[in-house]
Amino acid sequence: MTEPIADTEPESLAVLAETAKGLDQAEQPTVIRPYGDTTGDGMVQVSFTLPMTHGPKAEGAALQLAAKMGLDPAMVVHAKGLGGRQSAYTFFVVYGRVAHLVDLDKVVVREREYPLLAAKEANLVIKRTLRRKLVVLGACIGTDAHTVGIDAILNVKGFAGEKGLEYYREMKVSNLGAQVTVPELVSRARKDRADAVLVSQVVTQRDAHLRNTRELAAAFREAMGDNRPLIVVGGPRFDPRMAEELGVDRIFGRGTTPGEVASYLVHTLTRTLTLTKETVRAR
Ligand code: B12
Repeated sequence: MTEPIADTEPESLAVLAETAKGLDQAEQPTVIRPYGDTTGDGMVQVSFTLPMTHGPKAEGAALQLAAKMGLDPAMVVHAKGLGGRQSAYTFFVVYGRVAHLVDLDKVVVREREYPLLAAKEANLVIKRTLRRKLVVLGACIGTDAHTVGIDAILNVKGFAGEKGLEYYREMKVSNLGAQVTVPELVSRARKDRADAVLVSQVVTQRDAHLRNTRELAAAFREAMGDNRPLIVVGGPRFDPRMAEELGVDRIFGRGTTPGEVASYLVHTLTRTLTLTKETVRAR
C-alpha cells in the first residue's frame, strides 16, 4: 500500500511515478496525481470563458487566473473569441501543473446498492411480487424543455444500447413531456396511482434544477404524505449524493442508462412491498 504523501512534498512525484508504473498489473495506489505527458506529472487542462475581446491582454488575464487557481507552470493552448474575432468574450483552454494529490481513501461516492437486472428478470420480479404492472410517470418540470434525457430513459429505443422502460412488459409508462407543472404532475400521479415519478432537470441556471426539485418533493409530501410515489430525479449536473437533502428518493446523473433505472425501481418498489407483507404477517 502507498503511504499518504503531503500535497506539497516534491519527492512525492518520484514515489507516485514508481507506484503507478505497475498500475495495470498491481493494485491501485491510494494516492494519485493527474497524468498529462508523463506518469504523475500533475498536468491538467481547464477551460473557461472571460468577458474580454481576444488578444494578448486576454491571454495574460487567462494566465493570471490559472496561476491563482494553482496551475504552475501554465500555458494557454487554445483561445478563441466566442461568436467572432471582435466578440466581447473569449474561450480558453489552459494546460498546467497542479501540486495537489488525490487521496482515494477520502473519496465519497454514491455506490449502486442493487443488482443490475435484464429486462426479462425485471419483468419476472414485478410479476411475482407486485402481481400487477408497475406504473411509471415521467416528465420535465418547470420551464425546462430538454426532453432528450427523460426520453433516453423511457422511450422504447432507449439509450447506450439498452431499451427504455416502455419496452418492459410489466411496466406501464407515461411520458408527459416538457414543461409540466408540479401541480399537474401531482394530480396525474394520483389519478394513475403511479408507483414512481421520474423527473428530468437539465437547465441549472440560478440553480433552477435544485429549486424545482425541492418544490416537487414538497408538493408530493403535502398532497400524499407517506403514500406518495417513489420520486426519482435525473439530469447531467445533479450530484447523486443530494437526494436526501432535496427530499427525493434517488438522483441519477449523466450517462445513466435505462437498465440502471429499471433495476433501481424494481429493487426499491418490490422490496418495499415484501417488507410491508412481512410486517403485516408479524402482527
Ligand atoms: C439539445 C439541447 C437543446 C434542445 C433541447 C431539445 C429537446 N427536445 O430536448 C433545445 C434547442 C430546445 C435547447 C434549448 C435551450 N437550451 Co439546451 N442544450 C441542448 C444540448 C446541446 C444537449 C442536451 C441533450 O439532449 N443531451 C443528451 C441527453 C441524452 O443527455 P442528458 O440530458 O444528460 O440525459 C442523460 C442523463 O443526464 C440522465 N437523465 C436526464 N434526465 C433524467 C431523468 C431521470 C428520471 C433519470 C433517471 C435520468 C435522467 O439520463 C440521460 C441518459 O444518460 C445541451 C448541451 C450538452 N451538450 O449537453 C444544451 C444545454 C443543456 N442547453 C442550454 C441552454 C442554456 C438552453 C436554452 C436556455 C438556450 C436559450 N437561450 O434559448 C434553451 C432552453 C429551452 C428550455 N426552455 O428549456 C445549456 C444549459 C446551461 C445551464 N447551466 O443550465 C446547455 C448545457 C448548453 C450550454 N452549455 O450552454 N437545448
